[in-house]
Amino acid sequence: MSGRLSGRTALVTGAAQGIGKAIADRLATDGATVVVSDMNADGATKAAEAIGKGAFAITADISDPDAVASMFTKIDERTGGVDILVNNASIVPFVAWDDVDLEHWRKIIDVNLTGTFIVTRAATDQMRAKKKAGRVISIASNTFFAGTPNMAAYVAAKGGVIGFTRALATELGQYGITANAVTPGLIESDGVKVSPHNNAFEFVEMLQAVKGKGQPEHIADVVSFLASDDARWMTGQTINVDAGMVRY
Ligand code: NAD
Ligand code: 4PL
Repeated sequence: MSGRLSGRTALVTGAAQGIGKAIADRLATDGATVVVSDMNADGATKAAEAIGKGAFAITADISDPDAVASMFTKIDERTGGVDILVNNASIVPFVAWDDVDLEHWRKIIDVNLTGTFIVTRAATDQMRAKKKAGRVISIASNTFFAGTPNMAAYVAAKGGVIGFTRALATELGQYGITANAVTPGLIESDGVKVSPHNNAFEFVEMLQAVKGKGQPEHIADVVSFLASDDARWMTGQTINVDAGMVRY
């Protein structure tokens, strides 16, 4: 345990399971007080209990501005404010192009892109009010580079997250807040395991330079670095973490 995040409060959205849970666990091991946030109340509570080390759960849907506002009031009361935000919550759909209709498109953009904006707006306002040297780390996806099939709205939303990260870095640098994105490749998360994406591992592995099945911890380790002081001179960047499946 390095303790490199001790004294800091980290909020991880979508942390009831999968990559978010692994990130929450890693940041707690690094010494941060972790807020395990998810729309799945029961899952968030169980994940926070499993992580321990002072981690606690707050239920919030990232696309609901009122729920997000009340989450930051609770974080302020319990910790004195957030230092590190990890935008991880997303819907990970598998929808054939012929079934991508306006309703699906709006839902994915609303949660994956607009939800990221809603949480980031509130988090960075709190960081500035408390004069925190804040960190925003957003989980995008290497599907933005690969144009992966059956995910058109998702790929567009992730491109939006990368663009937003670049603009945010410019807007917030003057306050000592950095913003970076991580683009995982296919990861064997709880959600992926029970979806059609689970059938893509063989194909994806063929494209990887380093062989094996991507695990949530592979992403958590890089997020820990971005949250740490070692990454203080990086902002507006996107780090691709996919065993070399795509190069850009
Ligand atoms: P997952 O489906 O296993 O978990 C996602 C969590 O987010 C769930 O607990 C869910 O309840 C929560 N969530 C969904 N919508 C929410 C909302 N509106 N408000 C609050 N919480 C919400 O997903 P995962 O595979 O662990 O993915 C996590 C992140 O990593 C996502 O941003 C995803 O796009 C990204 N990603 C995943 C992969 C992969 O292959 N698994 C690859 C690249 C990027
Ligand atoms: C390569 O982000 O990056 C499937 C499902 N395959 O969600 C992803 C790859 C998926 C990905 C993703």
